[in-house]
Amino acid sequence: MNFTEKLTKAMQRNKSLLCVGLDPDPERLPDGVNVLEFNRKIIEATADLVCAYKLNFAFYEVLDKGFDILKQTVSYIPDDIPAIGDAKRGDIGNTAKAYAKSIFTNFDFDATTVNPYLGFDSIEPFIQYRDRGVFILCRTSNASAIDFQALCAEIEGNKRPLFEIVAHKASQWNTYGNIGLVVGATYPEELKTIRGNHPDMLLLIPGIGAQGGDLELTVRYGVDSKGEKAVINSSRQIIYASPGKDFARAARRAAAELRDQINRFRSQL
Ligand code: OMP
Repeated sequence: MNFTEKLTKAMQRNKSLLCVGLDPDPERLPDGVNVLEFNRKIIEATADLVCAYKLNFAFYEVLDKGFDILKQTVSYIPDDIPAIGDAKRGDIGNTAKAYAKSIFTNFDFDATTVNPYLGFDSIEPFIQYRDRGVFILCRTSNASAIDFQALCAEIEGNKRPLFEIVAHKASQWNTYGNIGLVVGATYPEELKTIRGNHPDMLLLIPGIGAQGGDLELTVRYGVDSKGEKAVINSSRQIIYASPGKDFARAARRAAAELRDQINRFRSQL
């Protein structure tokens, strides 16, 4: 089963577009709980409520033996739920090849995030893993995203903002059907434009919860015509729902509430 099939099955089985971000910060963990125990309990408490988990490499690279912890955490995720390695890679061809091999064979992630700044040869080694997913950063959720992503450039005789050109190129590169786009929930108008231009593209949408993205607009503009093809990520809002010993139960409550809210908005479309 390839990444898209595994994701779609998990979405349908758990009736969920919610992706929980496992971005553990040791300073925010309950007393006496280490990162591995924290991740394991969050996964056990939410596995029937999500379509995917996303693990941002930064929160593991910063730890002593962080890559072992990352690997171990991936092994806790049930086989029928995809794990997205949020590594935001982007480098010259042979380095990109090593990054892709590492993420997909060493860590065994089902999908990853990549930065398109270096162009096609930096992304190609990732898309060669046809059964894995590759999410290309398109319109990120941060305030400074406009520094480059909103600049206008000319493509095929038309002037378009760079993020639209990234989306256009990504759809041209998508010969194996394993490319998606990362679009922040904090820019609903841009999300609407991207979904309008690419009705069938899979979108990974972070930025709700702690970053304040509007959930209703995220769902309305993010999903495809069937109310699918959007992976809506929330990290801090879920994993730090309680600072105490009841963190896993609180994470479950927060995840269930968010999943149901997303589904309510889907049913209104
Ligand atoms: P919370 O703000 O805690 O929900 O976390 C958001 C997660 O999504 C973090 O892992 C971010 O690095 C990631 N992210 C964004 O917040 N904005 C983006 O534009 C892209 C990503 C990402 O690629 O996942």
